[in-house]
Amino acid sequence: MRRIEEVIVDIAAAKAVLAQQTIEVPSWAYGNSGTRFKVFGTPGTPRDPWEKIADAAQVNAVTGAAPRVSLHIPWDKVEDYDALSAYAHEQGMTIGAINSNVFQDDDYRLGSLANPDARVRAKAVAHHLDCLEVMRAVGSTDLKIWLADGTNYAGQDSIRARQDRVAEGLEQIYAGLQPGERILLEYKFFEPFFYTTDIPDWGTSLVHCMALGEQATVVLDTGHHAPGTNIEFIVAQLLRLGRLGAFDFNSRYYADDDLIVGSADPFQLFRIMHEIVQAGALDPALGVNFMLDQCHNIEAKIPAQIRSVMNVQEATAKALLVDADALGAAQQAGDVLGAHAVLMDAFNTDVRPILAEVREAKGLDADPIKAFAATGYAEKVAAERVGGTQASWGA
Ligand code: PSV
Ligand code: MN
Ligand code: MN
Repeated sequence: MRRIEEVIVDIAAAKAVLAQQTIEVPSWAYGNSGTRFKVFGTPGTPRDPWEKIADAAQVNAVTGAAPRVSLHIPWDKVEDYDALSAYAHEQGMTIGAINSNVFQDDDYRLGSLANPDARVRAKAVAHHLDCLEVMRAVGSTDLKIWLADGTNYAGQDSIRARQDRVAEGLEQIYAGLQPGERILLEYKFFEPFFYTTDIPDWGTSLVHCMALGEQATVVLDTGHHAPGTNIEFIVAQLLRLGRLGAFDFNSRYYADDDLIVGSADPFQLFRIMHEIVQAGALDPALGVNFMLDQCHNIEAKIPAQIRSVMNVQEATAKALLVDADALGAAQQAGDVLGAHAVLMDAFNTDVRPILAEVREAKGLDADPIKAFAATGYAEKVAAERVGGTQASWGA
């Protein structure tokens, strides 16, 4: 492992960028989750959106890098969104992307925007327009759309007609946007349907975004690709076209596993962040929102989110330590192994000391996991949150 003292690039500049970086956390990461086999409950699990926000604020308090929390509607439905937003502010947080949900109602058995029944399609559009209202009430500008739409059997429905219906529904939602607001359109290659998926890949998402207009961008969920897919290629292409709106970060081994980002393949996360750094896309002006989309089935949720934020920071730090001049020179000279070595030198650098310094410069503990444990928050909420129904993924 290369020591930080051996790095040639400007470490002070890298630290300045790292000090500014923010990662958005998902409200649903703090609820219970599991598989169809078992959902394990944990003492202290939030029972409502307020408690989820309070937990999210703990992640921000010790990392100083997670000041936004995404909501999922209706999982996070409340009577008074102004009050929820004000509560988030009191906790040092703002509300980030609003995620629509058109996959848990019986009406959506055959799809939402792609459904053959015009009544169901209208209901799905109306839900998205409602989400735009929630977005405005909480001071957010991003509506994130993931459609679970698809079919299970050849001939079940017309592949082409479904695309036309999706395009039409998206147009109606897009027409509801005000200036400065965005649609983030997510793709996923399969599940819950297995024969066709209506937005299965970045190309299909991009085609719809291009047809809609500049306020529509693609969300890249790292868990939503077939094994072996070169995700950094997709990142590079979407950045090139100015259409990478956001990441949903997580890790996968087999499918949409939603494990801690950077846990399965930290090198892939580094390669993704290398494309981001090369494109200057850590600059918020480029509009890429770095979000987590994860669930914690067996591990403690708040520490798992803290670890996730740290993993993104470490991958980013390594990407910032790539010697761009040396890399460019080696690439230009056709020095295949030399270029590869420049990248590997950065990846194989222990960046934890500089991240510790970035945290300490903000008055934070160098070790966020230890700092959270020392607050006693986990024990406190476990004692306080008795009764009621614990939040869980899907409710
Ligand atoms: C779908 O698998 C997805 O990635 C979408 O972003 C959903 O909104 C999210 O998971 C819910 O966990
Ligand atoms: Mn996602
Ligand atoms: Mn997913």
